[in-house]
Parts: sequence; C-alpha cells; structure tokens
Amino acid sequence: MSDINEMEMAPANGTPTAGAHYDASDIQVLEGLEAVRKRPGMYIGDQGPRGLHHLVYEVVDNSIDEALAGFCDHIEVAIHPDGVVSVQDNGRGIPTDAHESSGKSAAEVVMTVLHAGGKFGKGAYQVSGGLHGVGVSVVNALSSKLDLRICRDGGEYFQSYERGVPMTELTRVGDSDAHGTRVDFRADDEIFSTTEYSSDVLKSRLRELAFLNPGLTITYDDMRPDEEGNRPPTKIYRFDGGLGSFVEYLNKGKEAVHRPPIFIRGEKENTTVEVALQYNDTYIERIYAFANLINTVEGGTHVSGFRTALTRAINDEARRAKLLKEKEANLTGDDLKEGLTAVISIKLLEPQFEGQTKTKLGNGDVKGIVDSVVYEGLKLAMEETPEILKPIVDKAIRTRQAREAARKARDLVRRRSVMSGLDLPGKLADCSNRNPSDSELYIVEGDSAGGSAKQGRDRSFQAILPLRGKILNVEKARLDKILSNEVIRTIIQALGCGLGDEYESERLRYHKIFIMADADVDGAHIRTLLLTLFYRHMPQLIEDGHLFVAQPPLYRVQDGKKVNYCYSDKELKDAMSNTDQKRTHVQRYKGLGEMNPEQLWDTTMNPDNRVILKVRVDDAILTDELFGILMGDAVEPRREFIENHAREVRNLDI
Ligand code: 0RA
Repeated sequence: MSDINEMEMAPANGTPTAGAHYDASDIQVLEGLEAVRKRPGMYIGDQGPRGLHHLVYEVVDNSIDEALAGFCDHIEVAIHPDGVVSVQDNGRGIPTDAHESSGKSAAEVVMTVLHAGGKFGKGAYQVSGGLHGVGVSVVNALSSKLDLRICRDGGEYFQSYERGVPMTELTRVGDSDAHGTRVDFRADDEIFSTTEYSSDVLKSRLRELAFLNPGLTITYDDMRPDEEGNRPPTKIYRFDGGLGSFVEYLNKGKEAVHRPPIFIRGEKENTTVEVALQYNDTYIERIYAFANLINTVEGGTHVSGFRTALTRAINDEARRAKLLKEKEANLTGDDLKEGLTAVISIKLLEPQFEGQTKTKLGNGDVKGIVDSVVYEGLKLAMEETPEILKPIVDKAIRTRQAREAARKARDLVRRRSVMSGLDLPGKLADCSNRNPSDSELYIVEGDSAGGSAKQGRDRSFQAILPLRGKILNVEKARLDKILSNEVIRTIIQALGCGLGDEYESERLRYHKIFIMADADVDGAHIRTLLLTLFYRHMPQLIEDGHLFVAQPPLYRVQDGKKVNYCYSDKELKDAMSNTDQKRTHVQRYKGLGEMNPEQLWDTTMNPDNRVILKVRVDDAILTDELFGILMGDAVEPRREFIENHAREVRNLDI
C-alpha cells in the first residue's frame, strides 16, 4: 500500500493554479483534496479493488444523473491499455461559466470542491449524492491524472488535473455543436493497492444501470489486449424493456412459472415505484432493490412494503379464485419466497441510507407507498391475466408442504444429536478453547490431509473437520434434501449455528472457518460446493466475515538449508531467478496430503505465516449469477463461462 502521507499537492511548476493568484479559496480546496488523499477510505470505502471500481461508478453516476434529468441518453465507458478510464456522456455538459466570487469556472469548482457535484438545482432525483455520492472531486483527488472535456454553448473546453490540482485553467479549445462531458482519469497507484479493473465487475454494474434506465444506451469497451493481443468486442447495453428485461435476465437458464414477468409502476407523494417479478422453478429467493439506482443490499422500507403487498395480494386473489380451501391457512411470506425473482426500483427525493454499509433504505413513509402501489398493481395484473395466479399459488402450497417436511427433518437432526448425547460429529477433532471468537475450524478435504492437519494444528484453538463423501450440490436441492446429506449435516453440527431462517450467529462455535482443499480442479469443485452451501444457506456468516479459504503453497523450494514456499507460478519464477539452479530442489505439491503435519502447520495453518483469503460478496447479482452458472442445470452458460475464463481455470489445474 502506498504511503499517502507523503503526497505532493502542488503541481510541477510550484503554483497551485497556473497564472492565477493564490487565495483563501485555493487553500480550502487544497485542504479538502488533501483530506481525501489522507483518508481515501472515508470517501470511497477502501483502497483495494472495491474502492478502485468505486471511482468508475462515481463518474458514471454523475452522467446517470443527467440521464435521470432527461438530458442524456448515451454513456460510453472505456478502459484504455494504459489504465486510464474514460467516461463520456451526451448530457448538458458541466457548466463552464465563472462561478460566483472565486472567478473559477463552475466546472473547476465541481472537480475540486467536495460535494459540489450536482448541488446546482433541487427537486431532481439523484444517484450521486447517495451511496456513491462523494462527488466527482474525490475521483479527481485520487487520480494521478485527470482530463476534463466539455462541449456546450457552441464550444469545446478542456482542463487537466494532477492529483486534484488544476494544471491549466478551463480553456476553450474549439467550436462544437455537441453537448456533453468526458472525463479521462488514471487512478493513483500511490493510493490504490491495485489499479487492475475487472471487466466482470464493471459490466455487471453498467448492465444493471441500463436495465434500470430503459432507453439509455451504455457502452463498455475494454481496450486492454490479452496475451494474444486480442481484445473483447465493445458491449452495448440498452434495454427498452427495463425491469421486466432485468428479471428475465436474472431468470435466464431457469424455468419460468409464468410468462411474462409481472410489471408494476406507480407514483405517489413524489416517489416513483417500479417493480418486476417472476417466479421460477428454483428454491431461491432473489430480491434486488434499488433506491435512486443505488443497490440497497441491506434492504429497507421499500422491500418491507413489497413483501407485505405481495403476500396480501396473492392471498386475497387466491381466496377469491378459491385456490385456497376455506379452512386452509393463508400463505405466509415464507411460502411465497421460493423461486421468486423480483427487482424493485424506487426513486425518491431525499433518500435516507442506513445500516452498516449505508445500503439500507430508511425512509419510513416509503413502506406504505410501495405497499399500496404494489398491491394495486398486482391485483390489476391478476385481473388482466388470471392464468398467472394458479401456478404461483400451487408453487407456494408445495413450498409450504416442503417447509413442513424440512422442519421435521431438522427436528430429527436435533433430536438425534440430543439423544445420542453428542452435539458434535464424531469426525470433528475439536479445539480445547470454548470461546468462539478465538476458535478456528478447518474444513479439510480428504482423510489423509485431515490426518496431517490434526497432527499439525495447535489444538488449543484449532479444530479440524475432515470431510469424506459427496457434498450435495445445494444449488439444485431444497432444504429437506440438503439436511438429509450426511456431509452437510456434519458441517452444520460442527458449526452449531443452524441455517436458513433459523441461523443464529450467537451459536456459531468458531469465528474463523477455513475451507482447505487441494489446489487442483477437484479441490476447486469441493471449494465451490462448500461456498455454495455457505452463500445460499448461511449468508450472514459470510457477511460477518467468518469465512476464509486457506491457501496451501504449490511449491517447496529448497536451496541448501534455506526453504521457501511458493503460492503461484510467478512466485516460483521469482524465487528461482535468484538461486543457484543446480543446487535448488523444487517439490510440487499435488495435494494437501503430500505435506507432512509440520509443513502443513508452517505453510497453511500457522497464523504467523499462513496465506488466507477472506470470502466476501461485493456484488450479489454477479455472485448469484456465478453460482447459478457453475452449479445450475444449464450446460451452455457453464461451457461459455469456462471458455471465457479458460486461463484462470487452467491455472487451478497446473
Ligand atoms: C453541474 C450542473 C449541471 C450539470 C453537471 C454538473 C454535470 C456533471 C457531470 C459529470 C459528468 N457528466 C456531467 N454532466 C453534467 C447542470 C447543467 C445545466 O444546468 O445546464
């Protein structure tokens, strides 16, 4: 990580603004930018990949605001081979005229003053100003270089910056009939631990924005060549079908219970509510909710309003159509969850974001607004196309029966463990520590690796659970079946925290859980199966930061008495480049089983040297899609994915 304290705020020529005098407002600006560079995390979350991508979103969000205001229908994003990102829109263009007393152009103020972004007019829905709403000046402060081009009022204007400091004044460089803004920035490698953008991550958000703004065209051009010198074709996202298309996209590869998706739109008290939903044949609920286009991953009042309305409307209609018997109980919210895919998008004037990551909508009045719009909309949809109701109700009734069966299966698991007098599975080698926050669990593939781990561990705080047998693919199964799988039951018993609706974080017996599997394709498969189980049935455990992937080394390099472990081919190459090749002995570990207990402890389990990866979910839609592709029924998308990611897959199987 860079040393951000040693930054150079003044430009090369030593004056903050070429040719201009240095006054109080300049000092304020420099102090503001300095604060951003000193504590980037406060403004963009972190200095890793997440923060890096955040920069792109921030610039794009400003263009999206122009689209929301009705002045922009085209945004072009490109990643250039030299690491520069360009974002160009055909909006009004940032105002170029002199701003109030400072004498600076309004554009320079927008680019250099914190939170000056869109605060020019009130009464408009804004994306920037929400979660990402730190203002484009933050991007400027964290970029080693930024070029601004504006077309408006018949002219083309240009200004360049370095680390937020203007290198020139905003200058008219020519005539133009066009209107719009283009920002080219290079993330500062003194600030960011990585400046490699992930196309999958960027495309996911841009696609999402295009779904949420029907009629808007967003292009994405990754101009970085791969090893063969090829580069992917430009992506063009435009979805006139809006949220309905979004839901169809999310349900791709799954069997729909009804067609097309139900779409609802309404407006109340300055709040626009849009919802699309469609049931599919899986057992998983996917509700993605947005407030002013910000993905509210923690939910909030709009989601509560939606749930209440859905349950009420379906029950009312089911009773009216006599699909529920008179004595039969109402369908519950849980009965209506399985296989539901819904996207909720609301736009409101003053969103309040709460929660740990500020992604929970807090506005109290929104619940009632969404409830009433969705209830009315659902009733109308079911009056217009009555044939959609029966398959939904039938599915919910089946869900209710299955939940009942799952409850019995769960009770049985519990009772059995109580009756046998053992809460813990026999294969578990537990640690002596009883305090979860100091305890670790290694879930280890295979008996021989499990044996080494048991001998190599520090038994005071490390527990070992060796796995043998087939882990069920939970992506395709319902809870009752999942609970009848021996391996999964063993894991659940060892963890102690339950799963699904009954997950209780207080009962989790270890606060660090490591998945330890071989670095080959079989290991990757087992890892994915376990990650699927955690992601689908104990997502809280991942959110709370308890899940890790252990990284055993691939090579042991012995040079005389000196032993080195390498975790990648690159590390091996580096290690070999400064050793005497003749005397050096390289051992490649084919699997964990080849390591003796001491080696396993040294390389993979000793908290002082081990390399571990924390499992994190940054983009729920992308993750959901990935698990669906890797573990789902459809073969074609999986083949496509493996082809597109052939290199990474090959790396797993060196
Ligand atoms: C301030 C005021 C206006 C537009 C913008 C900023 C603006 C910012 C960005 C950033 C990227 N693209 C942008 N497009 C516009 C309103 C302009 C007016 O009233 O004419």
